[in-house]
Amino acid sequence: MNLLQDLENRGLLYQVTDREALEKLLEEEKIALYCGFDPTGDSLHIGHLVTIVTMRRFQLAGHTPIALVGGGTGMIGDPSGRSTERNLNELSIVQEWSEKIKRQLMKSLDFDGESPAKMMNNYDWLGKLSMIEFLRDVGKHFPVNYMLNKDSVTSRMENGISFTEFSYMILQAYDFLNLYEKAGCRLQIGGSDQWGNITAGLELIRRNGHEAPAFGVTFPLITKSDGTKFGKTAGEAIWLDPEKTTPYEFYQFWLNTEDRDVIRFIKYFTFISEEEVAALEKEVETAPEKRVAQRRLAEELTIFVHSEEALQQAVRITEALFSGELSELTASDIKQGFKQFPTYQAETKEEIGLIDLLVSAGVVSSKRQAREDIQNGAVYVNGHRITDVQYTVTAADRIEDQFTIIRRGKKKYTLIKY
Ligand code: 629
Repeated sequence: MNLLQDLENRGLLYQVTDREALEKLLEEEKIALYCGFDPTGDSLHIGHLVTIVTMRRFQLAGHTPIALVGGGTGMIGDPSGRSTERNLNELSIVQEWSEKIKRQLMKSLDFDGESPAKMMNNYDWLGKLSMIEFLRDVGKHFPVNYMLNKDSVTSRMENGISFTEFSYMILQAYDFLNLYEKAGCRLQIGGSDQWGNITAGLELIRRNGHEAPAFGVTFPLITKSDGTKFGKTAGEAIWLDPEKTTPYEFYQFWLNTEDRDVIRFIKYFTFISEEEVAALEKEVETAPEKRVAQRRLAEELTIFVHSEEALQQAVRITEALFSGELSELTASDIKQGFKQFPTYQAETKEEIGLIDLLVSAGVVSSKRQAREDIQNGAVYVNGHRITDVQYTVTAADRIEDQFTIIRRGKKKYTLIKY
């Protein structure tokens, strides 16, 4: 299947420069293509996933992806898609974030094998570029009027834009020219917000007299049917760093995809075959309550971003929380799975009566309530129902000497930490 056709079928083709010629090029040659990631934080998030997955699709088709970390551009700040000026970060911070982002990108592409991916950092050339050189050799190709007409600039005329951010597009354009000349890079891909920067690069390549054309492809902004912003839960971004969003939370995020979005997301983010996607689509129509498609999406992505082991752990935690059967959980499972539940830090490891513990951990509001709940069979310690009001919580109730899980009623968990 033709790659661009495939992207179009997935609903991922937003804009292309000269589609026909690019289709021909991709059929006749194995090319190098790139996408840039600015270190504006210490981790990538799922807003970056489409680009990463698409780079992988190109790689699987035999092309060479170049993942570019914007150690240089990250010092400046892309105004694209932003209504206000960014804060500048220290070089040491940007470098620390660059390293982290590089490590995340390394996990999703294949850096050995058939058409190994390449990793670059534009600080390596932008950091050395002198002001005189920049203004003479690069800036001269950009009429101010051309720059003023870019969306990233017009949309900022009200709020204002510094010369620093105004110049950003030239840096990204220079990257494209540099990669074109030094690495034979013929294509830049990115989200729709990157169109202006990508076409600025094409302009610069043309103005430098290069015959073989370069191309740009952008993806649409990913939307959800309910109109809320994709990629966040309760205002929090879904990060690719497992320390920031645990694989369990990541898995849950995808598992909670709405029925009307799930097939679209499977097409955007996974490598599942067309036949299987069709079968999953049927499942959503005929047996939505089984959430087969959601599970499949969550599995694929948890493996792609994290690992097979991380997926197993996420599934184990999910099943334990669903069934209430907690005996198989490890301390590491508990750390991941109970992040969203109330936690009570116990002051000592001394034995304590269950009633007292329920009160001090805030599970119940009074001893009387605690007694009633226990007698009614509503209280569980590590998944086991306790009906004895005299029950004492001891070392034997501590999982790996670190946690005790209290459950009251069906789903109300409280984590006791020692
Ligand atoms: C130097 C820097 C280049 C080429 C690109 C860049 C980064 C680019 C940018 N991209 C976004 C980012 O870094 O800001 N100027 O977070 C982000 N990108 C992935 C997609 C995007 C885009 O990494 O292109 O559209 C998100 O989906 O916002 O030579």
